[in-house]
Amino acid sequence: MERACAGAKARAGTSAVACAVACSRSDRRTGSCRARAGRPTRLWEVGGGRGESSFARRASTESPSVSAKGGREEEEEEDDLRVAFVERKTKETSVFVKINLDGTGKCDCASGVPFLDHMLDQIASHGLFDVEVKAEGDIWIDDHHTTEDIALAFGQCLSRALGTRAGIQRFGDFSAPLDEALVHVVMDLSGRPHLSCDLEIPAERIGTFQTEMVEHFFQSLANTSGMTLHIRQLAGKNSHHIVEATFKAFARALRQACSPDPRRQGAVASSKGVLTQS
Ligand SMILES: [Mn+2]
Repeated sequence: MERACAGAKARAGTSAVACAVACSRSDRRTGSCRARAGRPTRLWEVGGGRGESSFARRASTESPSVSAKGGREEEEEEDDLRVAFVERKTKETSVFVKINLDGTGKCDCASGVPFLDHMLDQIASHGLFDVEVKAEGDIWIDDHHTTEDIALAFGQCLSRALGTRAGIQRFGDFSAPLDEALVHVVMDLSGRPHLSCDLEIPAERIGTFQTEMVEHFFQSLANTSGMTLHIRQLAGKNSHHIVEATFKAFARALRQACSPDPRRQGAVASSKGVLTQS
């Protein structure tokens, strides 16, 4: 059984392994595997290779009118899922991230940084992604390396789960309130890493979490995912509220950007024809 994982080095001195899986029943022999949202994934049983996402084809059959009737490719569609995982090890951290873009909002996160777990839960539950994060980092120093490396792995994982990015909405825009806080997030899954972040977080720390790491988290994620990301705080006084509103808005914007655009019929949403980084 083929197990073709693409190595990647997000940072000098780093070894990272990332796999995305995208297949239909017809190409399961290649070792890639998908399972439909809500069904148990067989990712680990069969491994996977860097998938040319079958989402393009799936997107073309996913318009409500077709899927409601049980489309002609229903059998193959059953096995389609945008899932990827990344393992990343350095002398500072050991990180595992797995994302199912078509999940149900399940979060299984143990980063060693409690507030970050709370924020990853926001991404999962409001993005309706299944997110698994396991990390062992040098948190006896501080939360910096662990937070950064999770973000780098998350971004890489996201990019792999998206495959060619064909058939998706590409853009996402959401403003989330949390009591007095209001944060606006706009993104473009363009393949072009960029972050503009305008947050004024009064507290230096929330729990053990250094609030300056919010921007660093999103910068790292934008770099490895190939995402243009703008974050604007429109209101807010309470640090916890501001950061949580940011992650909620990010989650909803990402959910929107990753979601299928049936009118694209599986085409890449770019006049250039390409949205990936390489
Ligand atoms: Mn850093």
